[in-house]
Amino acid sequence: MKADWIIENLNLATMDAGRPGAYGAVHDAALAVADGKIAWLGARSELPAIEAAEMVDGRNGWLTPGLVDCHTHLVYAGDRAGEFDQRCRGLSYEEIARAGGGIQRTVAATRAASEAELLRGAEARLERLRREGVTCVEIKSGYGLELDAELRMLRVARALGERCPVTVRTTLLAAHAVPPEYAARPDDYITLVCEQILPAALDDGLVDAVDVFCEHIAFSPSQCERVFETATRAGLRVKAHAEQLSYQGAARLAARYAALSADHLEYLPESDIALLCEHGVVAVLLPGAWYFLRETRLPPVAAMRAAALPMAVATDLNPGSSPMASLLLAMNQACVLFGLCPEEALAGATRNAARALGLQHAKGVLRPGCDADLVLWDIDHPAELSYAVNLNRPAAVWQEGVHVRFA
Ligand code: DI6
Ligand code: FE
Repeated sequence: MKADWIIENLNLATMDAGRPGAYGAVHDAALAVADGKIAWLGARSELPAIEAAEMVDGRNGWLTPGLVDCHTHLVYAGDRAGEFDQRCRGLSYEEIARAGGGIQRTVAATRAASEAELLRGAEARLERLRREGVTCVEIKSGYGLELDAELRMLRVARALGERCPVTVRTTLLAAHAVPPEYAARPDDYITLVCEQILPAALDDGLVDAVDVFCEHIAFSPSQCERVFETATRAGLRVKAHAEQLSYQGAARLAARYAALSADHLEYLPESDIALLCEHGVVAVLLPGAWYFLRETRLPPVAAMRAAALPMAVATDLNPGSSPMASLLLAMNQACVLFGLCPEEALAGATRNAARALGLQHAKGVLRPGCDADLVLWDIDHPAELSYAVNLNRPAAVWQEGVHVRFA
């Protein structure tokens, strides 16, 4: 057997559900990489005779899968610090949205921005995530809300994947809000999404999945269903911002369309959990938005756990409800605010996040045949990743086998 490199003298948190024990851990381990994939892993004492060009010393740290941030809106222009000030003075997110602020404010700024400007801002935010060990990120459109601006956002997302050592999955979220020019005609806007924006994004190869915001300040379940129907017929998988601010039945709708994920879920009734399980829908928890909106209603985590519903954890990085470029912080919040344990939080930012993107066969676990997206941490135990805020930085990151260097 031949390998490009082998790392040894470390522990592995494989996060492979097929392995026994917490974190699917392998102690005093070794891992071999060939052609960007994991070629072998196991106890160092069992390392087979492998011809390797390079040996790397893991310095007794822990190796995890590259982190996967499976829900972000990181391409946008402008900021909403002024609204944050208003919210600190007592206005609610919904009041601001209804007064024409919120998402609409970012839409105006994003429409006015050039592709180069969008790219510059997004690349800086993405770098924050990458410096924490994120090697795969989902990026949504949804601040264009018209054909050209939605495509521009998706092109920027694709360009990020080409320029940066990170895997980017793009999600069309044209059904994020009703744009001002369609204010009184949301159904006509949905027609535009289904008949023009989605087909154009697909033709240009810009879209990996389709998302909707199902909420009283956004779109109704039947409007979201029209988008799901169109996406499904085009062969695209769907996901939904579901039950974030109120119960809409969006998770049930997502289940009927075998969605990749249903995201937020604060107002999900326990009785809807079985449907998500049955249809293989991942529950994506976004504690950053919960925190910034001072939400009090908690997603039904204990019931999700009891039902063995896969839970992912993501940043929801966006300028309004979650201006937070830290997946490690989201993991900490998932523990402190939502009641996950650190192993669940790490599974949520690796294995289950990969599944929420349909990448469970390539990303999110350490297993032979999977991409060698790897993060080495100078820690004594993987629980430390969720335990501390701003104390952990990767000692090294590899994306598809290549060592990532930061300026
Ligand atoms: N839910 C959210 O939390 C974000 N989008 C969504 O559908 C908020 C986006 C924003 O406020 O700009
Ligand atoms: Fe979101």
